[in-house]
Amino acid sequence: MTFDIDMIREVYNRYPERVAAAREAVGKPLTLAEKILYTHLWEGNASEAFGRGTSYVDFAPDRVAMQDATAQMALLQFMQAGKDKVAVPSTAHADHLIQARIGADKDLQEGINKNNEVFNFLSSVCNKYGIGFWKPGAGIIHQVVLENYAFPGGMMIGTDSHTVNAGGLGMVAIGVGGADAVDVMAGMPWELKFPKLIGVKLTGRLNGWTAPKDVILKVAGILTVKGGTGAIVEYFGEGAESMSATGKGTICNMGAEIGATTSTFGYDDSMRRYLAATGRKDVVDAADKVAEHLTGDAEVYANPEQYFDQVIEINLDELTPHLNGPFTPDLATPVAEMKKKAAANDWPTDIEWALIGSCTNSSYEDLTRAASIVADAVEKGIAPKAILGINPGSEQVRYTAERDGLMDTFNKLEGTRIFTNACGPCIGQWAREGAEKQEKNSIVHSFNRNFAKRADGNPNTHAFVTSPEMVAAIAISGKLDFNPVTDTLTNANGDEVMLAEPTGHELPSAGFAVEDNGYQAPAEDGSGINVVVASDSQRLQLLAPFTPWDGKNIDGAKLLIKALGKCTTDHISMAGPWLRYRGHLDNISNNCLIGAVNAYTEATNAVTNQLDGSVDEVPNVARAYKAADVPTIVVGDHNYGEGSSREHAAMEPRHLGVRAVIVKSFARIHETNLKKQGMLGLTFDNEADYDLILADDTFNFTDLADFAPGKQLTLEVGHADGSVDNIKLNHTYNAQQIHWFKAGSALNLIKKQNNA
Ligand code: MIC
Ligand code: SF4
Repeated sequence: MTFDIDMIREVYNRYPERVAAAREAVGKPLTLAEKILYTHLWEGNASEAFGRGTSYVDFAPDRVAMQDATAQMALLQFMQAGKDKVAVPSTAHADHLIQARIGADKDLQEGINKNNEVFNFLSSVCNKYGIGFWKPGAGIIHQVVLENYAFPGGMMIGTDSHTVNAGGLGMVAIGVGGADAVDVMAGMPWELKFPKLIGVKLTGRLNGWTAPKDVILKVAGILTVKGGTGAIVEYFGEGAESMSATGKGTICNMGAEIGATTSTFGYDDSMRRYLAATGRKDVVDAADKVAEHLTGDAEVYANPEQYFDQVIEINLDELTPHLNGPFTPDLATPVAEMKKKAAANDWPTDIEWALIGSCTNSSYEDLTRAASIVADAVEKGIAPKAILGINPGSEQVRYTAERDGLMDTFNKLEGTRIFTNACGPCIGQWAREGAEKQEKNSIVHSFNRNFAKRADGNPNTHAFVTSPEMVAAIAISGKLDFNPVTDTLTNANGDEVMLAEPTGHELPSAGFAVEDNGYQAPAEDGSGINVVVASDSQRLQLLAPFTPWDGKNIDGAKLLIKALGKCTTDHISMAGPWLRYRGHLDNISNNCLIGAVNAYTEATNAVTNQLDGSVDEVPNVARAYKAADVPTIVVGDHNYGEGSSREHAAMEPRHLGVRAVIVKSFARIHETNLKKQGMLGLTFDNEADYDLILADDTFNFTDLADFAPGKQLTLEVGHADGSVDNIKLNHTYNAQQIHWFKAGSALNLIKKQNNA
């Protein structure tokens, strides 16, 4: 039975009337993104057209998803909101905390032993508040959502940036911080700046070695890591329809890597097939009744330039396989050019590890296509040069793949390791032998992110992102610059052979199967359930409210760190071993900004404490300022806070006494997270002012009392030589968000309203 089918039917029942109202308000044909947004307005039927990239709009998402590493903080906040039950269907998924080391069974057991306290906490909070809980081993949040919850034309939010994966089934699914999830679970509107719209027209058909992954690797190369900021990317055209739903999911998934709010595809037969195969024929029947509303209008797709803010066209017939990296997901290189580029940049070309998995690429189809390469190599007598590691996306995928012999095929390749159905190496949960030696090396994987240190903690690991079939081919060849289209390999008999093109199955011909999917349904009545957090726990800590604004200007602030260049949420609040403390704000604050590069020295985790001139780790210096009651600010470059939705990247500095984060530009989720936690997230009016900021400056805000929407703030920058610069700072706070700042956090405001 489909989860929450009544809710889905209700959404579809509303569709005709709401789309008609939207059509009237907007006054022209509608894109799919607009249809979904306008049918999910908090106010009901649309009464006005919203300004793309300008209007703040209240939405009513249909559901919420959380994963273990962010759910802890989200639910610790929800527990304070004073509600008995979540207002919309919500789920939590235990997937981030399990380390890949030996192989699935042992790793899973070890993961459960090590994280018992946290899993028990999540299980009991979910049980109490009516939230579905997917136990460790059940799978990666976004695959489980695609298999069970996503539905065409729906809207959801999730406390993970790759929530956008559900666009593969035609949703508008958006990654948010935990505080946003609390709004929706508490039955309040969820606010988002109405996105801009980017149209991607796909012509032709994928062929040969080219995979859906290459579409997004190509788009990332075109748009870069910030080119999608504030926009929904809508894919359409014959090429879109020719791809599987999970392939579409891959494309939408990595939309997070270009900063896009989300990505989506119109309802089509691939979605019908996938829904039916995953036991949701009832969703197909309901969706078919409103099918015309679950895709963009024909006029839009015929003349996209008139309706989208930007249009990109990609001819799949001509698209070739890509590898993106190292260190950033938008550095796109066609496989055919890798030999030249790797040599020119001195990227190591020997590969020891090749990894398939992550929420991006761990579907049944992905596994079959990779397995076809492995089967071919085994048949041709080619011994693998690298180790292949695989994390299936869900227990359903794993069980079915095992039944269909795919795991046997992988295991025929010497050294292959099948890890747990979990994030694993993708989030640094990988006990890679020898990583501590920090040797320069390359790895390839089918994940989405490849920031420095992400997978194995080694800053010298050059990680390249590619399709599962290319990962398999590179594992076999052991070479980053192997081009399966032109290059031969030597087999055991000394013959030069070529790998055959990948083939696969979109869906299992015998249907999906699973014995225990790992789902725990919540109690009907959770009122008697007690959630316990031990006061001496190292993993969990009940939250104390942040202090409200005292109504005064911030005076005499010091610079905690001026970050140079790329500063992602991995730099601000590293994952890997630190995932351990995701439910304990004080403990996790010890990783605050330890990966950010100090602009004055180019060192990481070493800044000067202006109170005594000593140089120390960032969190220690922050704690010293806090103890001395000296407020601090953080300064950053472009796209600050790129990457994850983790609100820890906002809560930690807040907890350590940082009052303002001033940067050239922000990534969307991080900017909202700062606002929600009562921080000032500001941008330089004149980017060059970044250069004015010196390590020993003193900062005074002079007009905070006038903090108002659309009005600049002034920062007085006092230099040690006595000179002063007054600089202008921009912000995007609306009236409501300014209330969050004044209340100390959005949660403080919710609590106040609930107690009123
Ligand atoms: C990631 O891929 O970086 C994560 C871990 O899934 C994050 C969430 C987190 O930090 O917990 C994300 O993408 O939002
Ligand atoms: Fe997990 Fe990696 Fe996906 Fe994040 S990107 S949800 S860590 S698999």
